[in-house]
Amino acid sequence: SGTKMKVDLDSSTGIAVMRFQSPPVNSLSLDFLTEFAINMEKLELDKSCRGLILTSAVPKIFSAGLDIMEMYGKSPEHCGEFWKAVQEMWLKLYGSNMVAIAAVNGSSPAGGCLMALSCDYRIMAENPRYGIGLNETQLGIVAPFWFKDTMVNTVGHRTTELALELGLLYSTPDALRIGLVDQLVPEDKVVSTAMETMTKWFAIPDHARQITKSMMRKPTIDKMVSNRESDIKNFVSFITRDSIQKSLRMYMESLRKRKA
Ligand code: CO8
Repeated sequence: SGTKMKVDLDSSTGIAVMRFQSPPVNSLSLDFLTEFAINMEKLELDKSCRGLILTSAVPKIFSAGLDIMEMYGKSPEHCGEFWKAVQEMWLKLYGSNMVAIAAVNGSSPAGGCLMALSCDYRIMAENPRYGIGLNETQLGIVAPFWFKDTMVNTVGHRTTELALELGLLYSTPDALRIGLVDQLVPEDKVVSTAMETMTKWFAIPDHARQITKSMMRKPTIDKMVSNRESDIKNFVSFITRDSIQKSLRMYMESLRKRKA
């Protein structure tokens, strides 16, 4: 097994817990995404696994989203390979037959928010310091249509329009209010609440739930699959522009300054 995440499957309960452990911020690097895809394939094929809980072993952070270093100063070939891995992560999670619950025990911007949104249910730690949202425009970049679709499917069109244009990172009460997360619980109860929630979902026959999930999500998935190549091309031509590279550099500098 790899090093970016730890997976524990309890065959007696049918629940797998995947803990991201890629400090400092669980950013979604190519290595991380590759390991994630391999784990998802294994779990999906394992008949003893019915549910998946995603959570973080890094204090205060669920995931900082895409690894900016994979998009900065890299060749078009590398950017294309990276983007394909991001698509794969979403396809595997959004289209999973398992019940996927995000136990969001820390900040979850951009790609981190997308991961949580791709699950069936989100439980977040009640902490005024944590933010969640698709904040791409704040970096001078644009969330692709399937990020947008995933959010629209969760919180509706108008809320998504505001959120994406302004690059809003929601505090935990605001995230609950708009339905970006389903439940807030104390920090130390996030994973146990996810376990309890899972038993409720397990009371529904798998085949009925899976067909229903597919009915809800298939149009969104099909749209992405049929535009996959053009989405990669768009990403590569956008991200390799000088002006966008400059935005990314300024954003990374602002992260460093904020710390100093
Ligand atoms: N990628 C790479 N490195 C990162 C990232 C990241 N996403 N986020 C943080 N880091 C680095 C920091 O630069 C810092 O490095 P160093 O120690 O060398 O200065 C280190 O991780 C620790 O970060 P912080 O000191 O900021 O840690 P804090 O605990 O104070 O804060 C946060 C943690 C809240 C996660 C904060 O780091 C943060 O807000 N990070 C930025 C998150 C973000 O905006 N991510 C967006 C990535 S883009 C994306 O996911 C979707 C792109 C959509 C496609 C675009 C199409 C064109």
